[in-house]
Amino acid sequence: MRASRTHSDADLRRQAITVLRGNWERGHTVPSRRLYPHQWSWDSAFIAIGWAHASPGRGRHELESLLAAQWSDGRVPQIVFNPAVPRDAYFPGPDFWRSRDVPGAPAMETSGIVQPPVHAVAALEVHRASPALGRRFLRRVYPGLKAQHDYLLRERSDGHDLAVIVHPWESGQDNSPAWDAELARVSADVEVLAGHRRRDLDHVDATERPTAADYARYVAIVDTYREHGYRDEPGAHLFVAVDPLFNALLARSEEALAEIADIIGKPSEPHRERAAAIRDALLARCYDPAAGHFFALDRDGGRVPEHCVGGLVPLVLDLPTDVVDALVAGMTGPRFALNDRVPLPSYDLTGPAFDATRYWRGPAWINTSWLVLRGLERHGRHAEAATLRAAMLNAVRHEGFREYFDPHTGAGRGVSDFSWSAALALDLLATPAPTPAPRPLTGAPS
Ligand code: 9WN
Repeated sequence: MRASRTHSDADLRRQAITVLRGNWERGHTVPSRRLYPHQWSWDSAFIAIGWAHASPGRGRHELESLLAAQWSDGRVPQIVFNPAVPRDAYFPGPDFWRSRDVPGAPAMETSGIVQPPVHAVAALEVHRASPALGRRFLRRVYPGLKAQHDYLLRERSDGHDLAVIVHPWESGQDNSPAWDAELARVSADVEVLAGHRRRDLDHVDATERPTAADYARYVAIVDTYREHGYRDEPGAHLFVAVDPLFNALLARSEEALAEIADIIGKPSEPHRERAAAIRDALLARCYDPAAGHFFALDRDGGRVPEHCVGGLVPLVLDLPTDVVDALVAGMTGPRFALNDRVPLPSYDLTGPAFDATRYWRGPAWINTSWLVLRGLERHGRHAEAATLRAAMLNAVRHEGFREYFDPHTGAGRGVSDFSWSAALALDLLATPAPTPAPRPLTGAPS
């Protein structure tokens, strides 16, 4: 890390707001002007949490513009395409997804898959930042947020209270080693990429991005889903997996929906029950007590024995103390090596598929560390939370609001001026670190 570019908290706050303003695009914020020039689903949730501290009105717009692109079945799309941006600026673009051909898709063009549902959490945070504006915002977004969860629990049920993902992109952790085995079952020749141009490689080094073989499979999975009109019916899915991060956020968002329902006078108990059922299923199916970690499941319900940062994210939920202790032990041990310089790696530093450079196979991302941090706080693990907070702020202070960071050196990687890195830094700066519980002074006079 370069030590020369250190900034005070006030400087950092100003710079984070400058990044968000620069990426604001009438009603939504692009994750990156260059690499991601449209609206992305879970990015918008994290970005709204940042806007809550700088411009709550924009935070509300961010979430409402996303929900305006909701499909009639309730799915909130991974990408909402901006019609003002050239159609081939991002691959796969609107001509690949062809949402307009699908009954029930919105007027604006979107992709046909989803991303982790953290939006109800964001809506509650935006509301809390400006409660004086009353409950109108929550009343407006509640039906869409409820329909989003209903879709996942109805159409994507694994039959055991968890929701499946049907594309690695739906996890938000696209090329995580957790998906390797399931992805290997998809037969796709790189020839399927022949008619397409990957625009990501115009902006970021190929060593940081998913491989051509991965992209061929990503395309093949969508081709089949699209042929089925994006209906979740037999034969539509070449890829099926259960992601602990996705489900932990669904449960956490159900808790947030319960709070929203209370505020606007709707029944909240069904949301609390759903949150508890998902949490219990995560514990029963994804948690391995011997490993002290939550694992992804393959399509047959088998645990995928790869330690990924998403397996720490269930900390955002109420968990038994022994589970919390085991997760914290795993986080501070050699696999995730919690420290105050670099945020948590996306994947086991000692794992067979570890790659310090390639995207979700090692690099440290701000959003996953932010989720784990909120989990540590929920469980009163203030010392570890303070360490993780210091690491996140250290990374952005020295390297800027990069997309991800080398998990060993902290060197910035991916694009610069990445929106959720700025937004979540703003959230950290707005919420001071809690004072650690007093500890006895060794050797102090009695
Ligand atoms: C595909 C926008 C998105 C994030 C994902 C991240 C990356 C896209 C890509 O960028 O994915 O959705 O082209 O690689 O993996 O988490 O939402 O920032």
